Amino acid sequence: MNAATAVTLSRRIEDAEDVKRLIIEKLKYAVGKDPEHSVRQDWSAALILAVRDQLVDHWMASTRRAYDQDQKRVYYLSMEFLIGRLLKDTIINLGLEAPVREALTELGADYDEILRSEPDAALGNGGLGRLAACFLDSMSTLGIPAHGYGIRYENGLFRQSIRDGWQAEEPEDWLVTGHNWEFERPEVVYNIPFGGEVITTPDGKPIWHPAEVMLAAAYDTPIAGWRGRHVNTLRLWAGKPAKRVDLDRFNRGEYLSAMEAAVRAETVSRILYPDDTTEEGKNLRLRQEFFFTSASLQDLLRRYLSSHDDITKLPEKVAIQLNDTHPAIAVAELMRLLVDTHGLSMEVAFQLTRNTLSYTNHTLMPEALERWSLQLFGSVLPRHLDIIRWIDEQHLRTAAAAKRTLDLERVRIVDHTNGQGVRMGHLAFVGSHRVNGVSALHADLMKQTVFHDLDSLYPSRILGVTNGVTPRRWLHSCNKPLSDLLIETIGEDWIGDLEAIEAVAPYAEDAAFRERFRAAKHENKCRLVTEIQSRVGIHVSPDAMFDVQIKRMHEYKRQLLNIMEAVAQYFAIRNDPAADWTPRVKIFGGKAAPGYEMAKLIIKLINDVARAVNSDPVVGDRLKIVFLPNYNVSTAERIIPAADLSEQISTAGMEASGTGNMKLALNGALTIGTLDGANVEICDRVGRDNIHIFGLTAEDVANYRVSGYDSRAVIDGNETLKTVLDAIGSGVFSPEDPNRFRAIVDRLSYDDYFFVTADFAAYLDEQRKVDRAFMDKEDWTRRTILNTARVGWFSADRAIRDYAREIWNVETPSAEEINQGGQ
Ligand code: GP0
Repeated sequence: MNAATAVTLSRRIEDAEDVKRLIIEKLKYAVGKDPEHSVRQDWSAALILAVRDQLVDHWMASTRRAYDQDQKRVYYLSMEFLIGRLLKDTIINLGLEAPVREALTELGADYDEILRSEPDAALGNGGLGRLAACFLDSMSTLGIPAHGYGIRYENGLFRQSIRDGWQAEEPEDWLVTGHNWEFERPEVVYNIPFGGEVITTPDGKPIWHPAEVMLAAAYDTPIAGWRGRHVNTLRLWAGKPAKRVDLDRFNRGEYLSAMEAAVRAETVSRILYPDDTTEEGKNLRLRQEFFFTSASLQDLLRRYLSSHDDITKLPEKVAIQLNDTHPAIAVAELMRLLVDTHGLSMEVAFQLTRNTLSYTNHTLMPEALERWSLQLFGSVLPRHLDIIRWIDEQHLRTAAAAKRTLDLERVRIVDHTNGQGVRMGHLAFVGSHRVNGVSALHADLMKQTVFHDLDSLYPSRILGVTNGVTPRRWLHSCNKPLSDLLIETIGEDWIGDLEAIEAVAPYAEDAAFRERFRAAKHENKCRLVTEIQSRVGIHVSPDAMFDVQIKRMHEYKRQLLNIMEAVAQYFAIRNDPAADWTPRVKIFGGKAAPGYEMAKLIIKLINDVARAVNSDPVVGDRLKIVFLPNYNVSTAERIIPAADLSEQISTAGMEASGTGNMKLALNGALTIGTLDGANVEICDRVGRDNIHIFGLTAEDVANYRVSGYDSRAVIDGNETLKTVLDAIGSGVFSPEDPNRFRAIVDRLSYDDYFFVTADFAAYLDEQRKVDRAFMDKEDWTRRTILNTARVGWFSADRAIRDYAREIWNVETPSAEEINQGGQ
């Protein structure tokens, strides 16, 4: 024991000398390379392994503490974890940046280059996956014993390139260079059954005879929080066959079919579905969902039972959060494990299940609410279908007993009407003790719309927990110029307690401080100018306003509205080049789901308009349009610190929360936005004078949906709008294919579901106000400082405290304790 501890201590980093020694050691004995012949990838691997070592003691101590103190554990089940790169964040969380930098310089390696060579782990699509990653950071920071559970996709989100203005997709193979953070756990494997049938024994006991059984194998990545004291685990599951090769077949010379079962099993963790908010109806998707959910539940039950013998106390020691409906099968799977494996009655199992599970909803869009046909569901998970029917019966009894006029068909989990299917949102709702929306508005709308009936049956089950972002990655690490300035001015408490950033508010009135705040922004903008030049060959001026819209490409997010405004502005500049224009660079970044034709066409439109505008000598620096390809976490870390204006312009009522809106405001960008999602709460906090709100409200939109909306009349009544649409529709930006964008114009003219035309005039008005505001440098800076100062509440730490208190019933330390370094 003592000897072991001594070895451990010698690995601890105190100074650059230690770092050097450890890196060289890793390079030689783990990577197997002589420093003289090491390439960048080797240095990167060695550095990651050396830093990873620093986590291990804290990691083990965290685990030991959870066991010794019998703490309640939180399990965050998510189909997506968009963690991005981990090296810089981890180094910063551990406070090792200075010695690491120094050591690498002395070794002749470039620290920043090494950071950039780490693959960006894109195991998620967008906001939902990134939220899960921010929550991991916060749960570690707050010392909550937690596990993230997900899938170890071989290929994460596709890599986007732009060819001739169109999106092209290539597979992303982040694992090819090896994921040096992870620990493979060959001993942690679970059987995952699929298909077959349920046969009832003579004494009435249902027995599932699956047609096939595969394995789930665990891979662990340690996740450190701020100051690295507490380290949690992200456990990702990979699909493995029960038997690698069928030797009989192999010996008969049937080499390919001998591998068939192996390929089938591995397929389950092969790729991340690139769909964002739309349901992917494939059998494979259902299998993915069950695969990781079942493995996670088996794993957490094993952990619970290793130190408890009364399974009926499960909810006292375990909280399971379902990130959207993707893991909603957990309701039936936990019941199955409790009943079939642990011998509980259905009634008791259901109580325990409900008291353990809770569910986060991320969208109200009907097409995104998962639904499986009974046929498919029954063929993949026959036992679960029986359990769900049982739950549905109980639920119907509750509904019938409630003396309300309810359409019972509508509240059922198993839909017997159109097409017959299992409604996963309903299942998650009925099987959870708490159901949360991700902003105040979103939670309200849940009660008014999709979950209206369920809310009346189970009042006070729905609550709002507004999303948050981690200030470590999204300010301290990605924006060094601003972070340094903040630390110098108000100290560093805000890093572990973002609400402390409010202390900088009075400095908005201090001209010298404003000058420095602007200088920090300028430095970030210069860095982005270089990147834009080198990646897309467009020269932009750092003095122009950087107007940023970065997020998935989706009609409801209305990148179209933004590019239409650019077209209007382009024509206006051409008409009167000598007028006093506020120079702007419009920066877009985002991926479209490969099957989403309209979103892909909008990318092409942005690029076609960009081509015309950027090459027009009359326009010059007054307007530039940039589409940065392959938007991901790492690009976001470079764009966000450089932004002046944040575009949050979704159709009101459709963006559940938004999280980019929080990151941008925190980094001193002003928002132009609709009263949607968390924009509403951002507005409340930064103040109406420090944000640019425009357009229809969610209520207006709802009213139009009932009364009907005539976009033709609006277009006919607005000369600018008409000119813009005529130009786009007649091929002004696509002379080689004049009808290319006809479909866009037709959609807006006859079926403007996202109210682009309705908000066009208000949006343009507000943009001109933004132009004028930007020209007043001092006042603009004053307002951006107030944004940074007043969005501290949107920390993921605050969100996790809310979950801990309102949903999980878990204690968290106070902000003072976090900053004083106690546990
Ligand atoms: C919601 F339904 N979101 C979905 C989905 O499939 N993927 C996804 O990323 C997003 C919302 O659109 C959001 O408004 C929200 O904040 C985020 O989930 C996390 O709650 C985008 O930021």
